[in-house]
Amino acid sequence: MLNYALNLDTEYRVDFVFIEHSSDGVTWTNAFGPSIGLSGSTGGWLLSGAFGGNANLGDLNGLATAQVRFRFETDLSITLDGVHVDDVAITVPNTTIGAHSVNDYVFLNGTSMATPHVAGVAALVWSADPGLTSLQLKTRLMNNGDPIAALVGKTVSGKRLNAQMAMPLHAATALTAAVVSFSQVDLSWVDNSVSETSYLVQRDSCAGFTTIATLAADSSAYSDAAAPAGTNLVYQIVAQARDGRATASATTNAMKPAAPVVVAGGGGCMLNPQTGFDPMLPTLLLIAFSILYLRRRKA
Ligand SMILES: [Ca+2]
Repeated sequence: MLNYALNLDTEYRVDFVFIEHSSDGVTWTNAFGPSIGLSGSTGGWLLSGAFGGNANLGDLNGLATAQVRFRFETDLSITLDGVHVDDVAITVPNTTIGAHSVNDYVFLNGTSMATPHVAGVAALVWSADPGLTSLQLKTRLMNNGDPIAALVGKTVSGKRLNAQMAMPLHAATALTAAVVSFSQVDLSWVDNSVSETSYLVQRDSCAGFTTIATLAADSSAYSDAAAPAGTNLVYQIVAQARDGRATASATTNAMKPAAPVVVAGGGGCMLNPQTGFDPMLPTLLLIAFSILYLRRRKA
């Protein structure tokens, strides 16, 4: 689409401005149709899309390069103010919704514009969480928005609507605890929510669950390097939402083995017949001789 503004003052139906486009700069095509040009006066006004509106450049869709020109044609018989061109812009409609152009959309504000957005998110959340009452749904939307300082005192919540944070909170599933060593247990799980703000890793080592780590949204693994050894360990993962909702996964168990005993300074001794002098041998010989001597005295 070619947008432009014209201040036109030409001899009516004799001197014309033609708006033309070309893919090669050689062959030009009239944007309004064969021989259709702009002629006459705008009364001294610079008008956007004067006479016939903005020019459709749909013929240029998909081309890597293209050219657009304003061509003035006159018979040189009468001299007037001529043509002033301003605000020239080429805009590309969103081709994914091909039937529409950028000119089909405008910016508006106010509660009448906010209402359809809120209604749309309400429908989205309700479709995902159909058990909510209308009041619960309203509370869900109100409590999960983004706090915006500029909205404080202007809206009831002081927040901006946030569809993602209002969606249902699903518990993590498939929690596993793999004992990697006497000093580490590796946890992994499946992240099922879009609305969690954090995950709590909780461990019960015979004294109730305590939180051992707080992880970012979308986390799905954690290594526990501080669990007591030789104790039955129970783990669970708790998803937390912005408005205080929380839901825990199923639990899983692990038994971390005790650490190997390391004794300092050796300890104990042993006889090794393959090495040097053994102090036990003369002792045994002395005992043997003593027994023989005693036996001879008795005899
Ligand atoms: Ca997630």
